[in-house]
Amino acid sequence: MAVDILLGLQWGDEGKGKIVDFIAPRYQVVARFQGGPNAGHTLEFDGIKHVLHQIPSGIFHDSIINIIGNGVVLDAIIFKKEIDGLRKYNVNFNKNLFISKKAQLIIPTHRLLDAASENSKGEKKIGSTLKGIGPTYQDKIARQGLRVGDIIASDFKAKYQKLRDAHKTILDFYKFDYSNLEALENEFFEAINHLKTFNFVDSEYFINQLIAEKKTILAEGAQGSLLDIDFGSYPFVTSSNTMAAGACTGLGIAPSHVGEVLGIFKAYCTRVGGGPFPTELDNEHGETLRKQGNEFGSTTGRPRRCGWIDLPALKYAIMLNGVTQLLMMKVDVLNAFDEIKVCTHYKLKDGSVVDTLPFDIVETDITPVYKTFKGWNKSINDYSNSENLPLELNEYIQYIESELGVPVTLISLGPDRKQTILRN
Ligand code: 2SA
Ligand code: MG
Repeated sequence: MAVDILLGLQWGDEGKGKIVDFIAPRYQVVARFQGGPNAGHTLEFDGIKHVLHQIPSGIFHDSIINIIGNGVVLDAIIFKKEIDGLRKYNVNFNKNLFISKKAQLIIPTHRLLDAASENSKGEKKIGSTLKGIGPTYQDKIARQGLRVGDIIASDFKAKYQKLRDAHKTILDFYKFDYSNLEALENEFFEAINHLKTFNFVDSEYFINQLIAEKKTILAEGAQGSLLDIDFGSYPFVTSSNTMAAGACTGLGIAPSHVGEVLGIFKAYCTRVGGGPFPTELDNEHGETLRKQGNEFGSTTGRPRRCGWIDLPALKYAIMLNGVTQLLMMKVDVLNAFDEIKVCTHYKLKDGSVVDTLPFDIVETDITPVYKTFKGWNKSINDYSNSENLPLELNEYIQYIESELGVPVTLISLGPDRKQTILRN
């Protein structure tokens, strides 16, 4: 099958950037299908650390074609900065990067609207990354968005002004100050001119041609399944379909072309932004996870909320995505613990014990039911094969694997490409 999909199974930040980079040599094409500059995919190799936001994680491999798909919302200003940051790696963008004409454009007022909307929410903030993601997808669905392919049309400016003026009336309603808009617009149009120098494609034809040529393709998800607009912890979600089905609509590929679905998750759990998080640890254990795991947002720098692994939530994500292989990340972060807990079920207020997610996960009172494991309590960062891993770690992995019913084919013991072990 031509297209494999890599997805985060939790609330994002599972380590997708590292894995795409690690498995990229198996693929000839890497494509992003949703999200935009809200993503932060961190890659580390040869002592270098690099964070990608909109550009696919195959960009560091000279032989890989990278596609920004139609399902993506693209910020031209951030794109320019990303490109500038990549100059030192001598990437041949002309040969290796293609952008869908149908990707939606984030314009400056989308960002302002994102901030205005968040400001109006008081205590109930989504914790948006303030990159304008929600408002841009809103305009897409409202059939009034601007697309990358529009920027070369002679009436682009007029179309832009029409949308901007519509946004201004909403900003006025919110009483939101937009006195900096002119400066933002100057930067925007400069970035649009820069964007014009890249390859635009009818990406649905482009990718299907690559499928016909039997190229191996990896669809690179952003955020995580529990942030999916339909199935995540609504309304504390992002505005796109982050799950496997999103790869089909976000790239224009038929479901019959999908092969492996690689589900990536951390050996514990994190969340950034607002919303429910049943296994959150608001204590020194949570603090240890944050410190050991360096759990700070790679786009916004915000401290991430940390907690134990949540099997009901993972089972849900696996069901929705049809995951065929599991990749367990940041296992080394648990080195410091004498005891490690796994949430196996949720206990609800009425006394029932379930392993499914309640409809209103925001309002429902959930008490996690835990199974406790003995920690391995030593550094495992330099282990290089699965044979000599500590017994306690093997037990932990095997338990999770058997509960989830999908094999764990890879574990990651640190940020570097080298700190990765294949299983089976
Ligand atoms: P948005 O900006 O509209 O998509 O925000 C809506 C919710 O989705 C969450 N979200 C994320 N959660 C984890 N990681 C994300 N990417 C960055 C990273 C985040 C960062 O890789 O670290 O740097 O803070 C991401 N993007 C969106 C967000 O927190 C809201 O809860
Ligand atoms: Mg991230």
